[in-house]
Amino acid sequence: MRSKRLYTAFFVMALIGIPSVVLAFGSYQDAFDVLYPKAGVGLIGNCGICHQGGGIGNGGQRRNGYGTAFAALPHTGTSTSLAITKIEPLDSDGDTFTNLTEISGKTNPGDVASKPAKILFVDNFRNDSATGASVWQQAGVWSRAGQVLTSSELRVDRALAKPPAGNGALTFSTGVIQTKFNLNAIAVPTPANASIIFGFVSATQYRFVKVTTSQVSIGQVGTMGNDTAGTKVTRPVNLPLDTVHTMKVVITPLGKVSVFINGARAAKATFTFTSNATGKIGYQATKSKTQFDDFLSSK
Ligand SMILES: [Ca+2]
Ligand SMILES: [Ca+2]
Repeated sequence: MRSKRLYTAFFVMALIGIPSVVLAFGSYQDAFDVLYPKAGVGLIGNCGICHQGGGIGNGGQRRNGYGTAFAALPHTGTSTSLAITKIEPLDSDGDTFTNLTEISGKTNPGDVASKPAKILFVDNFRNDSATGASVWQQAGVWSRAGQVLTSSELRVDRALAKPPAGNGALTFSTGVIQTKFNLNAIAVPTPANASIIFGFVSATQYRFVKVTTSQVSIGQVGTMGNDTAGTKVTRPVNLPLDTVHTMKVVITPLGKVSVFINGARAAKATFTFTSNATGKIGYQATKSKTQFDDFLSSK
């Protein structure tokens, strides 16, 4: 009977001991959260910053690179915050971004698969001879006046950029393309329209996201891979003329294309992706005096 009570006492002590271990690790987490209050939902209160697998109470799990770098320094009591600050310049997970860059960018400094987007190409059209000029390949007539790129309204105007090689940009089959656009009231008689072009092989083979004031569509010109020409999906939108809107096209490695207009998901479709795309991405406007600005592609 007595041995049973002893066993019970040890069992209770063991139970009490577990929270104290979690608390110890919690104090490191608290210091992190106080240092980086803007780190965001993905990092605040996330054991996976320091430990493989993440999850509550996984203090026993193996440390990742960031956790190892932290543990290698004096890190108890008042040293906790100092240790976290000291490892800011390191790239503990080897994904080429420093720990501080990752925390500021809301990605995990201990997870090589979590890293900030790499900007492949950007053009704000503020300088006729800068960034974009040498890489945009144009069809139709475009104007760069007023620090925006404006199509002619008389024909099919297509402006294509080829992000420089590197960062996996050679064939742009996955990544993010963003732009601002303004559907101009001058655009008659064809309904004002603006397109993002991607998966470009030639003028008769490419993919597009096209918006008008009332709809967004995702489709393809010509046959590529297992996809035939035509519009894959059309969804209603309400985009007033003479207003600057934003469009973001996210293309995943599995060929899923998601379109966000003014920050809200507007349409999605799935393509098969072929390896023969040239990597060119850009704009198109069909008989429409459309303005584009702040083009950005990232990976
Ligand atoms: Ca890193
Ligand atoms: Ca990382």
